[in-house]
Amino acid sequence: MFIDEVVIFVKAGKGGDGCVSFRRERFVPKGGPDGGDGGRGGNVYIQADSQIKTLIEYYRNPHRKAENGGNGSGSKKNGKNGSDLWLKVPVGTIVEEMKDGNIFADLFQPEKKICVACGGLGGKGNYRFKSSIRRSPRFAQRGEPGEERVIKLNLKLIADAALIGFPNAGKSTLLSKMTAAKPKIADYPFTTLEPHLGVVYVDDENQFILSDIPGLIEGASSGAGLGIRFLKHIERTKVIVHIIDGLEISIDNDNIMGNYQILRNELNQFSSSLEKKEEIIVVNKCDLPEVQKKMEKIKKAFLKESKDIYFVSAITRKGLPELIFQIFKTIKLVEKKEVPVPLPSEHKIVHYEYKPPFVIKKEGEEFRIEGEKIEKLVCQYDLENPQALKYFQEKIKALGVEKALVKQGIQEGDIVRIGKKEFYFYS
Ligand SMILES: Nc1nc2c(ncn2[C@@H]2O[C@H](COP(=O)(O)OP(=O)(O)OP(=O)(O)O)[C@@H](O)[C@H]2O)c(=O)[nH]1
Ligand SMILES: [Mg+2]
Repeated sequence: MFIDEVVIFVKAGKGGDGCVSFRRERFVPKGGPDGGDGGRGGNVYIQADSQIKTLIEYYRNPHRKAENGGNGSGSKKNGKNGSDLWLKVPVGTIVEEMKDGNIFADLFQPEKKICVACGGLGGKGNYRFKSSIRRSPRFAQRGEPGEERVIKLNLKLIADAALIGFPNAGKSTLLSKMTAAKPKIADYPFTTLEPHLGVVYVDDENQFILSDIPGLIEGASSGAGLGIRFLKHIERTKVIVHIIDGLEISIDNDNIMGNYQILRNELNQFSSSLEKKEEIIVVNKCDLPEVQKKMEKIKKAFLKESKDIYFVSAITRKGLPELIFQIFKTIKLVEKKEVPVPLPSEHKIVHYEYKPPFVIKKEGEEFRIEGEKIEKLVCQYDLENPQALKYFQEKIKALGVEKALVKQGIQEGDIVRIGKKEFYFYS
């Protein structure tokens, strides 16, 4: 199954907890604190890999989690860092954040990668809290939680040129003759149900990527046939190669270009970017005498509209070398004209903005303190532990929380909430 859009849930590893431990050795009285730090939680990366063709793996298993960091232990032993999780996706996958639709990265080259969720830092062990006034700290820091995100993976294939046309026109046959790809070929419409890619070797030094898009029919833009589900894969190609089945062209009326125009309308309705793309028009199956008989008239009709066309036979390969060269020439032409668009960098873009360490909000008779730093502090310590609580109180006092609360008119015994915790205020 070809899956080109999927929503996944990623979670980075939690940092390991710091350890509370004291050195105990024979003949060493009063060994000091020696609890080690927790290890870092694993990050989650998404990386483009040319061996991967679809996003099916993520459709089947959308929840992905990196390893947690190990807890610290005695003798100042630090916990093991959690292993990073590498999610391999096809080249051309666009990584978006579901929440606000921000594009994290366009993984348009093999090996390109992005970190989508950072692992939590490990907590500090108790020996880190030793000071002249706190000789034997009986508390340590907890590890930070790992980042969690809902991410949309949107695959838009990257091919230089795409073969489009009605079902049965011979697109897959052409792809199989021009490249080493082996798409299914058969004498019935909609044989191809998903896009295929192949590499066309022009000469020793030059090559381009060609894709075969499932057949389109009239009304595709409003859902007929396989609809326009696959048209997004043409958006990034430089050249459209429009294949017309020579057998299907009727020359008895004035409507020689009829089928060609029907498909053009479908493309134009999908997006204006397709309307502007360079196009090469190809009439296929020219090995058949009934097609050969019509060639002159077809050529005239298209020339009248100033459109050049190529006559080929995918089966006998007649006209294919010229077609390959023409596609290559047109790709090069487009590349020259293209203005390079700056793409999001492969590393997460971090925007720094000033955030106060905390803000105080009054909720009726109670006070709520909000702020990333202060909420993190609450989670990092076991506040049931008197020593840890004292340490926490010193920290928030240093941040200026107490002064700010007094300024807001707090009274002894009033309730203060930080995150999920509740405290009574006593100065
Ligand atoms: N005589 C002749 N038959 C051809 C030629 N190219 C393709 N065919 C035949 O046309 C039929 C359809 O070919 P496909 O390559 O499967 O066509 P397609 O455009 O990929 O069709 P869909 O995948 O259904 O959209 C097959 O029976 C081919 O053998 C050609 O150059 N000459
Ligand atoms: Mg096909």
